[in-house]
Amino acid sequence: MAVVKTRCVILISGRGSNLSAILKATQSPDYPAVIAGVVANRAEAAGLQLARDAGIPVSVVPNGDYADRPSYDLALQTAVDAYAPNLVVLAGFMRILTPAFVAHYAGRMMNIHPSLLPAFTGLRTHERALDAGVRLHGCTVHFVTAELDHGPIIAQAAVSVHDGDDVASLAARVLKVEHQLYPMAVRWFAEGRLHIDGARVRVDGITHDTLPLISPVLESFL
Ligand code: NHR
Ligand code: GAR
Repeated sequence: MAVVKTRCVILISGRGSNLSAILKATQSPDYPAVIAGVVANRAEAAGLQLARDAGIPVSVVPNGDYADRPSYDLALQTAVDAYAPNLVVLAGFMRILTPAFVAHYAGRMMNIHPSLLPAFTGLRTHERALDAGVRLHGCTVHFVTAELDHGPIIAQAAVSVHDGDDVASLAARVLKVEHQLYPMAVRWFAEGRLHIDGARVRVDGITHDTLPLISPVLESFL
């Protein structure tokens, strides 16, 4: 029987390593989602080439071409909707989105943020985590709401902060778990297992196979 897969549109601004991790997951025949298109706000975004190389259609909507955020977001929405997505995935997308854009994709847009929210919302998270002296850091996948980095949390992965860490070494350790966490969260969405319940997200049938992902004890195996 033909199985209908969830259509994802991935929004990027740069490197695209999270796009790459999701792309790799979609190449497994039992993965329940496909990447229908990739949209960037910068023509130079390196992730665009990764998508093209995989035969995925791409669009560029440069924010510099638009007078204000509402008109930019309308153009972005048109580009995204051309791929008829079930799910919009922000993967290193660096533009704050208007409430109207967010409302259009309510319950079907997620973001990966490089901190253990609600700590370190906004930018330069690794630098701020080091400055704060935290021993645990990590990343969060959340549904996107109008309030920046405050949507219901779907999944988090923690890593430890090492004494000798600088921004680069800490960012690299977090990025490794981002690449595990994001394809897992997209899979859960595609399997229809995520339920938003106020501020919280319930995940149907979570098993102990997935729980170790949130533990720094397992870092040595990553
Ligand atoms: N939009 C809404 N409404 N809600 C969220 O939770 C969003 C969002 C847009 C992007 C990703 C986010 C992150 O994970 C994200 C979450 C960009 C900025 C930012 O300040 C902040 C957070 C995030 C992304 N952007 C500047 C701006 O003025 C531009 C910075 C730049 O271009 O380098 O848009 O951290
Ligand atoms: C990732 O670490 C992601 O969590 C972060 O940017 C990086 C993108 O890397 N996102 C943000 O900071 C959003 N403001 P990638 O392009 O290689 O996926």
